Amino acid sequence: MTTTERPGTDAERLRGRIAAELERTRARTALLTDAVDDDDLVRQHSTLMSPLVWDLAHVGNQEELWLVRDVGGREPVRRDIDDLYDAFKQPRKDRPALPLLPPAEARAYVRTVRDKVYDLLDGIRFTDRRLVEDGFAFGMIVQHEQQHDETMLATHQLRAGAPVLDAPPPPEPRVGVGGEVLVPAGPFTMGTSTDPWALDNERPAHTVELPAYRIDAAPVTNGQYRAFIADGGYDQPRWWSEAGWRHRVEADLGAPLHWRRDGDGWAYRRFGRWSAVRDDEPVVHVCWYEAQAYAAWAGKRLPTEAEWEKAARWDPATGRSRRYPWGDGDPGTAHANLGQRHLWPAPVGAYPEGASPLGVHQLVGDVWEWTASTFRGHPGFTAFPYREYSEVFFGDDHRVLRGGSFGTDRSACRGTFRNWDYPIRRQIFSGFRCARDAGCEE
Ligand code: AVJ
Ligand code: FE
Repeated sequence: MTTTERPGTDAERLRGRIAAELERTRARTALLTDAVDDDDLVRQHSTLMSPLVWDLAHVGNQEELWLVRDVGGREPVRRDIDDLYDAFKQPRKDRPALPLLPPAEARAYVRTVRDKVYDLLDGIRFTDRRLVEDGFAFGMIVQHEQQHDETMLATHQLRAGAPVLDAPPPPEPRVGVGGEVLVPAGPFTMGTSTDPWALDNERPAHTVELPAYRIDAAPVTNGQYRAFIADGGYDQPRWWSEAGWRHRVEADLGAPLHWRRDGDGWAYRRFGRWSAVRDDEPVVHVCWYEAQAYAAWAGKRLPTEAEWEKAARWDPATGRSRRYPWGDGDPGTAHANLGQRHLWPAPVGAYPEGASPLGVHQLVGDVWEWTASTFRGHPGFTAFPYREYSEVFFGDDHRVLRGGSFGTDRSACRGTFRNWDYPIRRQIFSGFRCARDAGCEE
């Protein structure tokens, strides 16, 4: 930052940061794929998911397409496998039957691609094209791999058999958190035009005016969700949307995914281990329809995406929007439960340092939070660098999730980051919190 620095020093620092992020990310991919044997890697554990070996080579193929070929202008490593690892050409349910690279070849392939990337990173000029400005293309590829790592983590959660993943439990509560926070009416800045590695759907920054609303200070917990079940929430169509009720009946939903009755209570399976459901943790593995029904039962609703983001980023003292609830600094271990450091959500109150200025807790990490909103481009959206990352998913089919889960890496999670999925999906690490209009008192 100082003027005495030699030209090139900033670029050197960026190179170092990119290399470190690539390495850190690959270590996680290796952990997830080395944890099981070859049989397990090529098997499909759920028709919703790819075989793990597909994710592995797909990660390498995207890295080859964008960094080796496009950014580096190098010869293809394996042009012949592009179609196999194109997510749009190969539906997930068909992937196990494809002539995929066997585990040893997939590992060799991603290593070859990565070696070429390190080589081209050495000579890169970050000013040549918008694609590489501030290292964007590298950041995009780091995030892509991290997103697939979270997908692979969800595959591990669906996988039957002996447990293979281990991590220390998340921290215990340090403060009591409950009730709602009032967010006053007024404008705030949504999205970003400046965060260098923000993806196209987070851009551009724009002003959104919201009426006053109340939002839960914490995500809905297992204990709260159990009260909904015990009150017959799954048996009363009046709490459900029409489409939600149809799905509830058809899929025979009665509790979050991975739960089963255990005497008078409930148990859940987490990465191959069963234990009694703990009441003070955010509920996870619910679909949008279940979240919506719970909110209606509670006399509330899901927050819109803008409401979620204002609660997470808006600083009443300055009027600015922060990168994260706690400020502009990157997530530390005291801020949020991210990055698979733990294998399940932390109890409510475990991250007081991660609270937003208004006192809303655990917005980032723990569980992805369903919002009421369908997935659309922000005003002024332009697809970059390819339409297939976000734009082809805009419309009424998906709902937006915010905040990241315990399985989301910090590189793939910001106050502006947007995830989306079908309203029936619950194999992802999805939970929610509720909101309501400020005008309506009980
Ligand atoms: C942003 C999580 C919805 O995994 O389907 C991965 C991210 N895009 N490869 C997904 C993604 C291309 C995407 N989500
Ligand atoms: Fe992908």
